Amino acid sequence: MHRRTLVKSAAALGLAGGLGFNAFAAGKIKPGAKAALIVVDVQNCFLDGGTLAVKGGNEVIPVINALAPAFENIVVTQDWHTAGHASFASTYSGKKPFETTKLSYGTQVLWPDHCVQGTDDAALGKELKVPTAQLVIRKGFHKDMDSYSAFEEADHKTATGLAGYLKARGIKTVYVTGLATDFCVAWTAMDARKAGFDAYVIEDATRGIDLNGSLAAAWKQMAAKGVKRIQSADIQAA
Ligand code: VGL
Ligand code: ZN
Repeated sequence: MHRRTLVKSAAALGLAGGLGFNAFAAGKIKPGAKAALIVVDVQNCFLDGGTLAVKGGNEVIPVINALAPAFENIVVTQDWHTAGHASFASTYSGKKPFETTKLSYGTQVLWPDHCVQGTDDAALGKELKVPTAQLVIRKGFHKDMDSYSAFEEADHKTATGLAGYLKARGIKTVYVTGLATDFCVAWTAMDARKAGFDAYVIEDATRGIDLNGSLAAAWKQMAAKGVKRIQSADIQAA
């Protein structure tokens, strides 16, 4: 083979400069009209100083802000609980945050009071910049039931309406980002699969809570459901 040909094929394989294939535009994902970015729960409650702060949670904000211009469709979610919500440890006597209890729909992790409707704690992070987002969907607003997923509540029956919205808009693929990887992001991505969408989680645009190994478990469960794990560099910038 001539040297010129060798150089050319090395470039085609993305070997030049030691860069991975995905650093080359040809290998990148271009989200089109049928794709939506879902920004899960980037709210003060889950950011530094919030009532249920996720370690490194603030680090997802610049990543999401940079991804947003590449998407024609963006949905933002907010965890939006009543005071005295069934997912709050303070609702039960003798229960502490991060313990569990049994509710009608199964085991519920009990959390510190967080994301109470209308509070500053429940507001979207001030530095989050997704001005083109078309829908804000709130979840977890039924007092007796939690909703990690943006698609359905914890009884796995009550719909939020998101699947219908996305289908009516012709969306086929969702890219999930935000907080927390092992709870609301994972449940949203898995329920997207259940509702018939292709689903990707953009890992560096998420951070996890990792309660008793929940982060590794969530990645395993997501893989089993056909959720694909990618990085923000895999998306073609706008
Ligand atoms: C979440 C715990 C409780 C989340 C919401 O957004 O991942 N986690 N409520
Ligand atoms: Zn919550």
